[in-house]
Amino acid sequence: MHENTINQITDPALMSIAEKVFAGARLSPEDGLTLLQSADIYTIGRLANHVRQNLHGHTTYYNINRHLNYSNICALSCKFCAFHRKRDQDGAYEYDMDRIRKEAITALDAGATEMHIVGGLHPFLPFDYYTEMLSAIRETAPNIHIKAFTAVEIVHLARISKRPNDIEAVLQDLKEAGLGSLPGGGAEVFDDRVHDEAFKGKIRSDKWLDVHRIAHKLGLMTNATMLYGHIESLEDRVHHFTMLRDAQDEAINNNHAGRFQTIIPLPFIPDNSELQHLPGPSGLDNLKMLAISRLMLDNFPHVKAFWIMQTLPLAQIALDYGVDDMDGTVVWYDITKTEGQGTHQEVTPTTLKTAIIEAGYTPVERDTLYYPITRDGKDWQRAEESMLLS
Ligand code: V47
Repeated sequence: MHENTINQITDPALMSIAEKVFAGARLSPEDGLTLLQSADIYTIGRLANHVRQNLHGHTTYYNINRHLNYSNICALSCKFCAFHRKRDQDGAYEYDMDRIRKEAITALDAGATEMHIVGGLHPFLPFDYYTEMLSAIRETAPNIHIKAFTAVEIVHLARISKRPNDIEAVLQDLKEAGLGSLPGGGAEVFDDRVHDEAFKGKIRSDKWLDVHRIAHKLGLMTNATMLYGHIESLEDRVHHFTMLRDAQDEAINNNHAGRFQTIIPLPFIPDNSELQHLPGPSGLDNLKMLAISRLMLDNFPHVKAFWIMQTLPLAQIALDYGVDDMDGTVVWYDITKTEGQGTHQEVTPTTLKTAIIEAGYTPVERDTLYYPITRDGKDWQRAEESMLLS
């Protein structure tokens, strides 16, 4: 297989990278740039697939989840974002605790294992709103894992709870109220030029990484994203990979119970944003970014194709390009919608499973921490626990 791949390389610049991948050696930032500049998508895919097969064989993970965007009211107005509203603007909303409880009941009735919760940086809600939201979900649906709040929201919560320099205490409070892990959002691109142009006011890379470092120290698993295909350069993308890889090395070397689990490359969706004159990345860009994420982030266990942004057909193909996770059923999603699409963006578990099987892979339902699930309708448990009981 290695020989086949090497013989079919059309871009000679990829030769030494292929040798490193087959030897299990770490790729350098220069290798990352070479991969991003190469048009040899088949070789990049085969190399990423080699790593994916070593780690996960034919397994492809998915989950039954609910995304919950509790409010779109945001103090910031990032250019790439079509979600944010000011409080008095048309379409602005915030959920009260009754609505949050209702969402938890609906998630429970659907057999969901995870609620993924993010929102705008609301200028007026108090810190208690967030702890009450977590407690309300935990009381209503004790088994559901709560993956909530991007690092940007955590910094905002530290400010509104008047502890801007004590992220650790804030995360502890949230953990006690029910927080199970942090999603990967808000990382955008780790570069100050891009930051100041497209998302000024948001935290910079050092702060984003700090929040994740502290979460890892407290034993919380986290994810990471990269929002690409807008005004960033290929060098910026490489820098982003390197910073994430270094931060994961740090968590591993310090033996922290928390780590990064998954990288989720997010293709920029221009519709309705201030950057809608930009074309956004192509399908080939998306496949390349997923594959290169697999190759560069050798210490991240999982690569996710978020089908909402990648589309389900491309996510299927991406399984041959390094991806081992499809996210889940989602149901409601308000952050990105292409023209004509509403917030109801759902696939059924059967559709997800069928898509995975059709692509030649074995679907495995997982919980948020990647434990396989056994299920009887809406009742579920970790497979290892069901083995202990039998
Ligand atoms: O933080 C905002 C991004 C993120 C746009 O952790 C946009 O498992 C594309 O982080 N085009 C939220 N992206 C989504 C996210 C995520 C999704 C799925 C799984 C996980 C996980 C995390 O979406 C935001 C921002 O980076 N975003 N606007 C846009 N126009």
